Amino acid sequence: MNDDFKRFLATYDSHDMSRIQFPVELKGVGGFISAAEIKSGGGIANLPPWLGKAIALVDLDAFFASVEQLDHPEWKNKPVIVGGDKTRRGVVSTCSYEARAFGVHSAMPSAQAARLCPQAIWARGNHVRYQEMSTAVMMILADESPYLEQVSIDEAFIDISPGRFANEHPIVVANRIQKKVRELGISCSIGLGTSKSVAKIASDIDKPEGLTIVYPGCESDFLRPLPIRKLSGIGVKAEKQLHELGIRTLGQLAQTEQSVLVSVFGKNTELILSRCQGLESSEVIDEAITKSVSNEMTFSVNLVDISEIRQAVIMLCVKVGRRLRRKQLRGYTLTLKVRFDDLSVRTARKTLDHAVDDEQDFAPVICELIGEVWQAGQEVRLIGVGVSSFEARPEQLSLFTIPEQSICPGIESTSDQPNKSHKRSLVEATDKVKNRFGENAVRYGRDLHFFEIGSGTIALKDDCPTEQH
Ligand code: TTP
Ligand code: MG
Ligand code: MG
Repeated sequence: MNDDFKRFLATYDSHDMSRIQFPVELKGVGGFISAAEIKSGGGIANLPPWLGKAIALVDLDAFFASVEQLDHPEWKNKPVIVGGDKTRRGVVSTCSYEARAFGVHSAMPSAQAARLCPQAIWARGNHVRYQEMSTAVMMILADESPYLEQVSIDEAFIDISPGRFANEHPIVVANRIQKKVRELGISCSIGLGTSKSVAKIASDIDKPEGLTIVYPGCESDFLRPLPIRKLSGIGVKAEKQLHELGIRTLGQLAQTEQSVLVSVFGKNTELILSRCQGLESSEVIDEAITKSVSNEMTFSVNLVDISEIRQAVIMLCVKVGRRLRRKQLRGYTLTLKVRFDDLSVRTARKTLDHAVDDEQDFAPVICELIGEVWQAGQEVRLIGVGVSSFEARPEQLSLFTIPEQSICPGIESTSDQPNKSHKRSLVEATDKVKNRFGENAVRYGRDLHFFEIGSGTIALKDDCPTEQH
């Protein structure tokens, strides 16, 4: 172990970093860092700098089963199997780590799982609830970076490259994500690397609640010994063909002539080669597929009063505006959705002649739509607000301009705001405070009431327009 490496270990933080794994040695630092060595260190500030892209793959641990254990505390630390029924045919959807110790796994026939683990608790599954938890996790990720690509109900890539959006060390961001997910009552594992394929493989190396880091420059050392099947894009069929060619590891694959691989991968040969060489350059895409940004809130006490309904609409507009600006999107179409006590839904929509991302501009218009969907006397159970039809190339926003004078920002007070640029600086200053100190750092009086009677706002998945719900 060289001196640089010893110094590095000596400055490690033992509190936050205890679950970190570095599967390969750090280039230029030397030596293999084990979890035990990290635990004996201290000092997060002295992490070696992260140079280049940082992509994390966040995957929830035993997702459906963990939600069941959260909702049934008496099932904690017990083998829980979700999906199917031990007396019927069917397959296991997933199971808790306690059940995995008995050999049970996803897609196993239920009867076999019941034989392996007779004492297991069986849950039928509650997809509405899983979706709700998934949305809550995606919101945590969206708070860290707008470059977010959800790939399944429990999994997303997030680009946390220093300087792209986030400015902290990616390991610090990844740690915070794990902490926030833990606060929801479930856990996630994260793989962090310079490409999607490396992040994906790393995320699976240490589960549950592992954080596996492949530092820039360490990609080929990390990938070389791994079996080919670990790589995204290599399934059973390709694995068999490669085995016939004598190729078993990613290191061997990376050394193989492109012409030899064309028979196996066809037009994807170059992509697969770049992946196994640790050079994949695919971006985390989100904006490309975003069709609308919308938030909604369900109330435990129905709203009946117009001023209360207006306040709720404004509060949701603030949330939507903030998300639009984070994604650097501006939209032309505004949507208001209301669900009544009898569960019927009404939607109103208005398309503007200019694209907007500032709630100070679009909240008054959405408030005007209330009269189109609601009549005095109707009890409102849910309100949703959305912005869609995005302009092709949104103007690059100068985020985080600090206003010259500090005044209390609020939608209702637009009349005493002197000019457009000043209004803009207010909203940007508020964004800045929220980025730094969290979503609750700036709350208006009107919001507090809804925090008591509302479900908490749900940010709808951005590619499903409000009206579909
Ligand atoms: P996974 O992330 O593959 O698995 P997991 O979260 O249950 O466990 P792990 O800790 O290994 O990540 O899948 C996410 C959810 O998708 C899972 O909880 C249930 C569902 N699922 C199925 O319904 N059938 C399947 O075959 C698989 C693999 C998953
Ligand atoms: Mg998972
Ligand atoms: Mg998954």
